[in-house]
Amino acid sequence: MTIKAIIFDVDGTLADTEDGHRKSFNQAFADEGLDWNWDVAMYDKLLKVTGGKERIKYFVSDFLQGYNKPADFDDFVKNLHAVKTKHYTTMLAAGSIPLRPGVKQLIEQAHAAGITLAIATTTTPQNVSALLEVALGKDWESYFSANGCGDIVPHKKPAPDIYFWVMEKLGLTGADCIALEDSENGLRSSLAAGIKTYVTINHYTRNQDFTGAAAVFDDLSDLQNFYQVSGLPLAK
Ligand code: XBP
Ligand code: MG
Repeated sequence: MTIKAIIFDVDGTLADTEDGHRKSFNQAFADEGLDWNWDVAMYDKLLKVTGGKERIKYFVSDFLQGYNKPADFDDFVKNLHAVKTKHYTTMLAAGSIPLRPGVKQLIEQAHAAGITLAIATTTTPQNVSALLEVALGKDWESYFSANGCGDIVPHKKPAPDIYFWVMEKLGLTGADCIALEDSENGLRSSLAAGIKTYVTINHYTRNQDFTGAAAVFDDLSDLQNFYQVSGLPLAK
């Protein structure tokens, strides 16, 4: 199998972002006068649902007792999520969340070797730009041939929609690609799209079920090992 493309998940994979998301949600709740506060244990449970808006609705439906939803609940959630995104992109623009070990080198080395790169994430587009503008510079988009994020597909991970959307853009099939993910939801999504998937775990996902992953790594700090295991033609 000649690997023509690497498709990257964002949150938890490119960078360890979920605690930044969690704190941004809490700042939005405070701004909006809500006495909600997601600690790490609660957020760990809520990460079962991908997508910030969907996660808020999951919290309201499954974890809040006696809360009277406002009449325009959808608009309420959209506004709350927009406030959260403002806090989160401000945090990223300040350079608070770096790329994970080995990620920048992988992106640069693979791109220089002519391997197609793409993004497949459930996070909001502004979050991707804010993270990568700091990490890769103003022309970060030039590294990626497709950038699939947020609400562009009807069903978020673990549905395969976002990976199918990206491969459609690339004109490639699952056999041409490998995916890099961090979570069970992400792995389910990429495997359902027929893509060989490598996992790098983090403190939120380390105990999840990665059955079907081609390999699971703590991180990509040993890139040569990753190149050997994945068969990427980038080893020294
Ligand atoms: C992770 C997600 C996102 C983030 C929050 O995305 O599920 O929802 O947790 O970001 P991925 P938003 O691992 O696919 O990159 O609030 O913008 O959704
Ligand atoms: Mg992820």
